Amino acid sequence: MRSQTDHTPSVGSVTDRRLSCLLRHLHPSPSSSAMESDRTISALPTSSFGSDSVFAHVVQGPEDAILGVTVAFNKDPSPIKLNLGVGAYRTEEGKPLVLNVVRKAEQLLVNDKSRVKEYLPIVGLADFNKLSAKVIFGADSPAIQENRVTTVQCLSGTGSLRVGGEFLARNYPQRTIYIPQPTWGNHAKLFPLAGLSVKTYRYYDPPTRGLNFQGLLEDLSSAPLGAIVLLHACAHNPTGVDPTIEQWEQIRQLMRSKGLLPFFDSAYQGFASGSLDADAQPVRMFVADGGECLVAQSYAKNMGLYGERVGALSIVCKSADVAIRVESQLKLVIRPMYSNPPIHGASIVATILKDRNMFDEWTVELKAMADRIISMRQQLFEALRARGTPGDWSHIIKQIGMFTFTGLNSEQVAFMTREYHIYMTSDGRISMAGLSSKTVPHLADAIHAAVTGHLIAIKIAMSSNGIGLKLKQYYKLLLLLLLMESTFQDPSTCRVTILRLQ
Ligand code: PLA
Repeated sequence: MRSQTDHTPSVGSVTDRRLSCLLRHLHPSPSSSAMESDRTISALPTSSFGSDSVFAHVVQGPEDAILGVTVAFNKDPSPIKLNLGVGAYRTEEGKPLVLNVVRKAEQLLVNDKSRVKEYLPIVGLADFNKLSAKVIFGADSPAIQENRVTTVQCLSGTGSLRVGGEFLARNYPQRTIYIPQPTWGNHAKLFPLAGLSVKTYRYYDPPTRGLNFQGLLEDLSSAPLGAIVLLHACAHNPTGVDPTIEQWEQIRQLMRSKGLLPFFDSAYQGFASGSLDADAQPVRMFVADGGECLVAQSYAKNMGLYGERVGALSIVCKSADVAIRVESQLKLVIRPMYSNPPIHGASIVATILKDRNMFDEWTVELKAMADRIISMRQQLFEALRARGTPGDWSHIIKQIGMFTFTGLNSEQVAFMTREYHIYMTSDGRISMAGLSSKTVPHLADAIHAAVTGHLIAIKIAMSSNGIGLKLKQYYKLLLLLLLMESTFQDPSTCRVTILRLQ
């Protein structure tokens, strides 16, 4: 029997059971409740009481080869640090640039009170798509006039490549894509995730720092019928080496004769020559022959809209009805991926492309950016010549676009970062767009030291050969060389040094 003062509820009703549970938590009995709650925790591994994370096995991933350079740069407190890693345009003052015409377009958008923030259609902003196709294929392109082009707004160049890759994996019988060797590092990562298998074709010739045209033709000739081929529309990244128009024509003929499907990556239209039309010429040659192709466009660089993530994927088809069906399949790729694209960046682009004056203003600002990059090439080349830096540096002025593929090796790059706080990708690529007249001498000093430092170490080691060194001198020299080696950290120099001294 329970007494009147016993407030422990009976276990009959639901309310009673809840109260009894609450009381057990407030006055836990060592025998039962502790064990019970342990069991509850182990049955709920994501609970905050558990000791081990369910992600405890997750290993630390490596930083991205390009964007990781910015991460390292941001951590460096040095006032002289210089980021030449990511391809991002900087002014002569070393500042990021928002184009005047972009500011104007944004102001117009803000002032337009009729604008709302509704979802865009799956394929994006219609005006943006129509006008983007004109930018890359030309305003009077027959393919556009015949409605054979379908264009969908995507998340900048990367998103356009990814959507195009996944569309091909689902709808095209050949699932191998050939990418140039070398190429932008993300190509080899994104296409397999889209469902394509990646192979490479020869592109760059290190001894001449130019195009390995013969190797390119051989590799494309032996590609299987119908294979997809990734082509940089202009300003090849990272090499800065483009085929000539005559070479493009040969590539076109070869690819068409073998039924290879061109997939152009156009991330730098206008940045190579300063002219939108000249930089689009290779793409337009492939469209003019009536054949099919894909083009991924980015407005990150040429309109400075990096973080707005504005780009477009166009697929040129043989007929208008195929283009309609292709678009329906692109929607099936996009909808489960990100549903529909963001509205702001595409509205900026459409506002500029729609208005003749704003369009012209854009081309003037674009040309100024391209010209500044070209002048940086000249200044760096002259600065190295003035220092008498060993080697032929003419590739700096011959290469085109945002990057110079310097030929510096990863040890030299590490040395320049450590000693001069200059950040660049380990393959020796430097973003010319990140350079200014003020920083050219610093970069030239760093390159000179990186190149000549190794030579000095080797020269000392070689000259010590055959000289009858006293033991004390020998140890002094050894110490000096070891110091130099720890500065330059070049294993090949290290081997030469020790061999000669022994
Ligand atoms: N394609 C190529 C050839 C590129 O170089 C880049 C960007 C892209 C596509 C993607 O650009 P987007 O998605 O921003 O439009 N390459 C940069 C940046 C500029 C990066 O690696 O993301 C580079 O430094 O190489």
